[in-house]
Amino acid sequence: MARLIIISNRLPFSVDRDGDQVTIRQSSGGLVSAIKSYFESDAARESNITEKMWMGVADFSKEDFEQEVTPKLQNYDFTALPLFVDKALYKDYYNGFSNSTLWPLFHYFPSLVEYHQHYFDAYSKVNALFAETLLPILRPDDVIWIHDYQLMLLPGMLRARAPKATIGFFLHIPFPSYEIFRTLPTDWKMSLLRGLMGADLVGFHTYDYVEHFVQSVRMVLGADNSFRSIQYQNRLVKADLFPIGIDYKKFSGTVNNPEVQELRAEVQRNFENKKIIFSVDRLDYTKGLMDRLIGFEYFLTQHPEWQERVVFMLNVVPSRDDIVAYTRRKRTIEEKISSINGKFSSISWQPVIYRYMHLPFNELCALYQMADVALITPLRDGMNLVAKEYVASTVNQRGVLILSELAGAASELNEALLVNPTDVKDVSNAIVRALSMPVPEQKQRMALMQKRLMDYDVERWVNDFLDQLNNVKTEQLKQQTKLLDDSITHQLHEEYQQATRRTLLLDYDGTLVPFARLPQEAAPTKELLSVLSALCADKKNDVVVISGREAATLEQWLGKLPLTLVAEHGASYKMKGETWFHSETVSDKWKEEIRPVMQTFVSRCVGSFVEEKKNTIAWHYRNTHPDLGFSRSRELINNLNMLLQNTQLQVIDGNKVVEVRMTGMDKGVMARKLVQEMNPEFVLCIGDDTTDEDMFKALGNQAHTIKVSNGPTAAQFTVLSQQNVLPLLEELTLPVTNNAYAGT
Ligand code: GDG
Repeated sequence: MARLIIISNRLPFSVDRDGDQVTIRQSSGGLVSAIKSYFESDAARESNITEKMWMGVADFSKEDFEQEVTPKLQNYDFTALPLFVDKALYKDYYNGFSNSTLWPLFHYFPSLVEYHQHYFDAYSKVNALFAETLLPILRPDDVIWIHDYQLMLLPGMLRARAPKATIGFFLHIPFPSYEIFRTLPTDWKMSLLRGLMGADLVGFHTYDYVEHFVQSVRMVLGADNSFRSIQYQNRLVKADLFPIGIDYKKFSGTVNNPEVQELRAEVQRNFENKKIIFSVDRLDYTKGLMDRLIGFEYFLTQHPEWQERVVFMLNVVPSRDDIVAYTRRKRTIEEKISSINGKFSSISWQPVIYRYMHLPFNELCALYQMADVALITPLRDGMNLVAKEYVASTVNQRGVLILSELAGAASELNEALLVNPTDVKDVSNAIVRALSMPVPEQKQRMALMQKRLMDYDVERWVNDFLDQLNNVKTEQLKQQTKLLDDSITHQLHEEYQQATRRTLLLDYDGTLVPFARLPQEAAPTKELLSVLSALCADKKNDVVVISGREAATLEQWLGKLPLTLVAEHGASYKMKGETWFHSETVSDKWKEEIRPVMQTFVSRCVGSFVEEKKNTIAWHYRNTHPDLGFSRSRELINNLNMLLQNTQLQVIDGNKVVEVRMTGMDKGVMARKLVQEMNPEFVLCIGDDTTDEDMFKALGNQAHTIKVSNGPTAAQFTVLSQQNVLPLLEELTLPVTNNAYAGT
């Protein structure tokens, strides 16, 4: 029986105490109804998740929880795991780091960001408190789903103590571009990213946020990615987009609710012959309330024909009113509203109807339904559910949505009138267009948006996320089963010892030695020379170092050992005890065309350089800015592929190197040829690069193939790092003792 453990900053209910009377109020937030409807769906019934638990900070005492809340929760379909946090600590964690550092920064308000070490320390402490509370009760098959920016360190903290746990994380706010994210102090930004990388799946609302996150991980943690898959500390982590949906039926269904109908009639009576522009948001500087009012004022000034014929119902919901940045804003907004009303009102008309309160749900729906226009213009918003709820609520598909292009929802709701929220003319023009839009066009636009929201509703969203989380676990498992563990090493060792003839095919860079900044700096270490000597000393062995390097370098570094050396992927080779053989090069002329192309890329990418070998020419970008190097390498490959069409040359996309060489000359061809000639009973082939994949494929089951480092490979097994290779080779030369593998 698996449990789904949802973790968010707050529990999904609050407790009111009035003297001896204690009542529980379930929150009506999107996440709560999302999870609720998921559990009522077929998908949940078909999954193996049977229990759900919600963890979050409690706004009630421990005593109330035990005596009052627990018995009342019997009626709910989840168990609660409350966290009791000291008030001062909570303030620094929540009002402090969460809402005065992360929130403004991630919404592109760098000037509002407060940088205080004690805020970050409180944030770490509360995240750790979550981890410590959960870990003792965690079961192996639990599925943990952590929500939002208040808990970005938690996945990493859980992973450290529960390495096999299934952990998903979803960020409800934007993930900013790297240029913004990098302004955080190094220690904080590394901790935040390491924290997130503790999850198996990290979800965002939009494609851009995913891209920003992956880029930050690459730049700050140096972790390589292939699209949205990141290999980090030998684990696969996926980042993906899951644009949150709404409980569509809940909103569309209120049209026939009698109380909502009554409220609609009342609005109708009070605003007869007036068009209604509507908005509702929390009081937050990200929601663009001030710019919206300025835009509305500009509209009234530029279009006096609309005066007396339109009202703007501006609903603001109190939020975070103990943070100065919020209270100050309330004042200025209210001043602006007064000034607009003072300037334009008449005896029978007031342009802005302002309310500062949380509207009851039915009233919210009635207003959605009565609004001719919804004016939703945040300066930044992770998604914005209000926009989606408005679309779902409209009666007979009448109404027009004006939406900020800076809200995540804009990437899904293309049929809205998209505006730049700070561009007053743009906002004003959109209002005019919306107010005069013919009904058939309104319907057409609404129908398309409604279909999309109906298809990907909140239930689908939860389903999709949990499905993907499950898929990542399966993929990780596949990678793990390939990992060369003690028992496979034992088996290899025994086969090695029993064989009378053996061939060992070993790549050089990244396999026998770690990568160096410059190719000439990767000379063999003493340890490597001693391991190779020990292998060569055994008469049963043919040891082959097979590399993309030039013959002269291999000769200089390894020429004294009784090895077979293969240079430039097979273009030159020296069989053990013999002299070098260099295959005929038709001509070197082809390099003249490639060289200038590669040189252009050297000047376009600082730190890159060209290496010319006898049969190949290569552009190295290991020492460049990681992102620039990578993107230039894609361009170069593209250019080269076009240039080399219908030639005998091929482009190799190697490990931080792009190489051009003659076709037909690859390590796979050479490896097969050597194995045929040497005719061994035991073949071991180890490599790390794209070019080594040619060997793995060519040898297939004829050999034991091992890839250094994780990632997709044709090899049978993987070892996690170059540092595992020499100990493995050394071990093969020793006699098999069962004790060495005790515990396998
Ligand atoms: C964060 C991200 C992302 C609002 N006023 C009233 C009321 N509401 C309800 C709405 C809606 C919700 O609150 C607001 O959701 P938003 O998405 O607009 O904004 P945030 O609260 O900032 O949420 C945001 C979201 O997480 C989900 O991932 O979309 O970008 O910032 O559901 O209906 N409900 C009632 N009365 C009100 O006065 N009853």
